[in-house]
Amino acid sequence: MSAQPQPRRVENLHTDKGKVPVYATGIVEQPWDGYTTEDHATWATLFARQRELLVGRASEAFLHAQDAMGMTPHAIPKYAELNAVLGAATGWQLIGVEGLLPELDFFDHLANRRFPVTWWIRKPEQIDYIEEPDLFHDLFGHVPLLMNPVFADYMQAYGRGGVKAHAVGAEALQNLTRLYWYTVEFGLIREHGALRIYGSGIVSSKGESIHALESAAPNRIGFDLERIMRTRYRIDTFQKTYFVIDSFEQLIEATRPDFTPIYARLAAQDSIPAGEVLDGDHVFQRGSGEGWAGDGDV
Ligand code: HBI
Ligand code: FE
Repeated sequence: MSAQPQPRRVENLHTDKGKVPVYATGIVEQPWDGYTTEDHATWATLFARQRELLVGRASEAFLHAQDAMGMTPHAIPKYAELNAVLGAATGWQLIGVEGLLPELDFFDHLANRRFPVTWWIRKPEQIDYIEEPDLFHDLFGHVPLLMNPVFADYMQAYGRGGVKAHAVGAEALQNLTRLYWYTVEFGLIREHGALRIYGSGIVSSKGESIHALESAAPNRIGFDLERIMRTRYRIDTFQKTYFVIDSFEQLIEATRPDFTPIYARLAAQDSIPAGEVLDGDHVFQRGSGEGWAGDGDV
């Protein structure tokens, strides 16, 4: 099996921001010619399996956007080709990265409509689960909804909010990370009266695509910004609670106000355990809690 393609690192790429060149680190060119047939086969298997699972489970906005981008199982998409379509639709661009970025770098990219996509794809033995985000999680899971103008605006607003929160401090960052987690990564949306998936962490996972909508174990609760920003979450298991939005407009409206007073209010309140249901919650399902791990909420 040939060695993993070694991407050419694009060091010191200038990105002008207010005339002060900002060096973006960790950006790599997608080594598309270096992908092996095994890499393309992994993409094909994951793509076909998820698309079959997601009919009737994923939001129509997600499925339509993925089709509009021209994503198919036949080969790992070329970022440059997707950028032509995405740029025309909402001004977003994909950049190749090694993997998870320091938070401020990540936020700065989002604030400038650049979405970082990991350049490598998981190995066949990792087909059902991989700890960190690989190309499939990012490209199949996160990128399609950047075609949706309202969601695209939300993602940029999130990035701008992240840059500000980084200056406010660790607690504000934690509040904001929870918002990302329960919307962008693990969010559900009501569509034609039914619950559908739009969160990337769910759509890119075979098990969670089923669990999030059909299991009796998790809570499913209506979106409430400050309630979400107080709620701890799970890294290593399915979520104990999924939050449901009515529309992407609801997300962008929720992030319009300045968060400074919100951070101040939240600082005076306790965090909420991942599996708890509060009296004021709009409860779609109160979970049975079956199979929940006792500790490990972050
Ligand atoms: N970096 N490449 C990459 N992709 C992410 O999704 C990502 C990240 N760094 C930080 C991060 N996500 C989370 O902490 C967000 O909640 C900010
Ligand atoms: Fe992600």
